[in-house]
Amino acid sequence: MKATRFRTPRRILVAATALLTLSALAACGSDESADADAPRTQADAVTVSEPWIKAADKGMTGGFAQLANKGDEDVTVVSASSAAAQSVELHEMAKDPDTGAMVMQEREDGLPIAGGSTAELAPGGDHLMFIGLTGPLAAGQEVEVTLTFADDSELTFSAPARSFSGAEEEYDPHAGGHDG
Ligand SMILES: [Cu+2]
Repeated sequence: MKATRFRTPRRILVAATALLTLSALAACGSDESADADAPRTQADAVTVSEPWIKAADKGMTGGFAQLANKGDEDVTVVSASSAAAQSVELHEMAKDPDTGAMVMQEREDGLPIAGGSTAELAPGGDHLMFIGLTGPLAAGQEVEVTLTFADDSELTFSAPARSFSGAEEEYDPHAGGHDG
């Protein structure tokens, strides 16, 4: 019985440490009732479907996908990258106050996706802008794209390049220019 008395404090200490560890993990989620299936990072909460990139020889092109946030918490895509381009920006379409024309611009606060909702990246709307293609992007070619979320978590997916010639916004402001 004496031995038990000596051990008891240690057991309590171990239990307390375990509790602290659990609390630290739970802090990643929104509340203490988060169950074990709850996503632990913003990237874990998001599922990518129907990804594709507009095939292009050079310059800039657009990337599209459905980004479904399966979690309860809002997430935000803050940046994107790909080996296929020197940079990848998050773009939106907005009305030019001077001309009334729809023009694309960078989303300065990233791309938010509310809990339980899906962000649709599509021609004419929000899209990933691949700037400075590192090589020709032929139809059928697979391109890896990485999205980074507000909590620094990352989600990488593969998107096929497709020919696309819809009457959509012009992606290259220098189209028809100087490179013949
Ligand atoms: Cu764009």
